[in-house]
Amino acid sequence: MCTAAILSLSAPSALAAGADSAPSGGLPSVTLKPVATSLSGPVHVTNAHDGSDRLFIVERTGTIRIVKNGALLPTPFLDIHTLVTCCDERGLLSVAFHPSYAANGYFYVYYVNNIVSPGDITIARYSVSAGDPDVADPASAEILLVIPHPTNTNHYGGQLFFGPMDGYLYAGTGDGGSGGDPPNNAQNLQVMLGKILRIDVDGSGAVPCGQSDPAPYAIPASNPFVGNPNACHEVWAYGVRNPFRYSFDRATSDLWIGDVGQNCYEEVDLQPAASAGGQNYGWRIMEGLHCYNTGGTCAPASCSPAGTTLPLWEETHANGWCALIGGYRYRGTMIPGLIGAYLYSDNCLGNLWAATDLGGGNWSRTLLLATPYSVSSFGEDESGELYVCDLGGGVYRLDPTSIPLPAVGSLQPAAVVAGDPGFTLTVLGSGFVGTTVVRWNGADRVTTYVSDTMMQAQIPAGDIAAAGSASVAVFNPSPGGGASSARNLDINTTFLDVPLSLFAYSYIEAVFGAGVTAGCGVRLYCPTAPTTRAQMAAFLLKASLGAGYTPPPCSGAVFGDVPCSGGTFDPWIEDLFARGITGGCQVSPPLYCPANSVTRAQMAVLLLKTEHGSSYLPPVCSGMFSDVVCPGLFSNWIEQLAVEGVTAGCGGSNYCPGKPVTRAQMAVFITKTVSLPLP
Ligand SMILES: [Ca+2]
Repeated sequence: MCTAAILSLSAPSALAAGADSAPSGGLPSVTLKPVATSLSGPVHVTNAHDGSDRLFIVERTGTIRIVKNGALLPTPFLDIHTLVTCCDERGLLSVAFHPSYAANGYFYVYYVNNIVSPGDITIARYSVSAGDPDVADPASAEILLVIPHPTNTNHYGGQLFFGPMDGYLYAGTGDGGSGGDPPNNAQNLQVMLGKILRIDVDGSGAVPCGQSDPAPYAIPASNPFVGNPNACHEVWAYGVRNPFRYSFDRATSDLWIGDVGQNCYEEVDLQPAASAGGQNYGWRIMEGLHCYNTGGTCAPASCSPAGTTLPLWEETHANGWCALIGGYRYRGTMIPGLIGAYLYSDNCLGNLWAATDLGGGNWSRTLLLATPYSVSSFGEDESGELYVCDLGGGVYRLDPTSIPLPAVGSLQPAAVVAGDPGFTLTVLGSGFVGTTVVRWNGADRVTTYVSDTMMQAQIPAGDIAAAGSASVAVFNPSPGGGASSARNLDINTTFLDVPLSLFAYSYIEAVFGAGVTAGCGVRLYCPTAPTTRAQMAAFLLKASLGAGYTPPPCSGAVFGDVPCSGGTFDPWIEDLFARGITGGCQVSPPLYCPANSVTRAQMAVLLLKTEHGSSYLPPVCSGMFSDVVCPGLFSNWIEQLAVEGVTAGCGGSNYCPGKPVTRAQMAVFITKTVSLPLP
């Protein structure tokens, strides 16, 4: 009937997936590094918080092994296999070290004993030996509590954990087994099955619930059912089916319970650190978020869930889940991108899942890593790094995979204007991981992972207060990782396409400042675009007559291709003609060719006539430029422009008379010709 038998020995159905690809959701890519192999059914791993950095691994057959300085010690820390009934769901199931273990040497074990059949739950205290910190004293046993678990061989619970705030020992018991909890133990406060129990191991004299002899523990006075004659006073919370693995968050002290479901739903329960206990987690009224169908099917059922505490979420057997293995919120340092995520698994599927807090009680669950293992437990070392037990014989540490060295391909935007508000910078490149950060002039900026080829960073206004350029790089943490090559982002004065490094920068600022041009579009100057003859007409007149100058109305009768039918530059073209500065590009019929680019040769004539008047004639040429025929149509003008210091040619003793004048070059020519002030 019970198909959710946790810790079955059946082969897991999951296949190992590559650990090299990052999981979705911005979580980092992780891998499992073996720390011990050839173990006998490891079901628990923990530490003694005594500063020794040792790992203690529980083998369900009845031994506790130590991994010390990276090596599995051959001699068990404790061997009580002669006291233990094993296996399937039975065996030595966990160990917890006293909060003052370093001083008193006490530790506590939870096992299924072989005194009766099929085995009762036993919680016992042991001591480390006097002479060897790696070996316990098997003769030191003191039984704290035996909880009858008759009839069935399943649902033993098995987790011991000391509360980080209260120092009390918590024990999670199963509901007594079979399927569907036939005696309704979990809802019965008068039995200790199907409960989270809490006892004070530093006190003594409590009479265990339903028993007659005092035991070496005390009932904490703040336990929720103290004083209730119809409840076991050991009960801290109830309504759990098989809370095989739970943990306290070392950062918040919240209690996270993985409760194994019946035939349909697995669940994760959260008890906040501030809780006074007493929660009813629902079983067998509820299975997960659903009313439990006592018929054993997943068909909808009705019930009265009032007073029960629902899980944070459930996992369904429809997706292959069979026995949820509760884990931990990651609080280590090796995988920064995983900090705060709750890790858990399933004994049949072997997948490692990470749940991240979305706020408001909502959690986003992401498949972190598929493993081939029969996951039986998680555990923490002293530093908070996480370990995974494989019932097949291994214990593994969760490690980051080697992180790639990232590269920056491009930035969006590629430039900004100084004094603008803060903005979102999109970085395109490769090798980005969830923990990648964008660095602006070497300083980390708030970064959001979008994909392995895209990051976004928030750049505050203070970063772009002054014009110049910023060095943008991305950084991945170790192992691997490192900083990418940097790419510059221009912080410009006026135009997004005119960086301070552009040769014509100050001249473009000069023509802009003098009102000669406002640019080619919103915050753009188009420095590499050719200057058209139409634009040139306005530039020349504004530069020489002032930004406030307005040309007279145009007639349309001057040039065949300047119709004066609304063209912005038409009045300027006719004005330029009227002033004798241009005769157009063709005499008969008269044309101006407004869309043509101004050539460097034409520029020489236009500039000098604008400067000196329409009747000006330059001196006779001397053959200054090797590509300008002297005497020739333009040679006198070109050489005079050079003589006046406006141009030195286009390089290599050439002038390039036929080349178009770019808008950047035009700014230089005009500024020098009419002596506009430079910024
Ligand atoms: Ca529940």
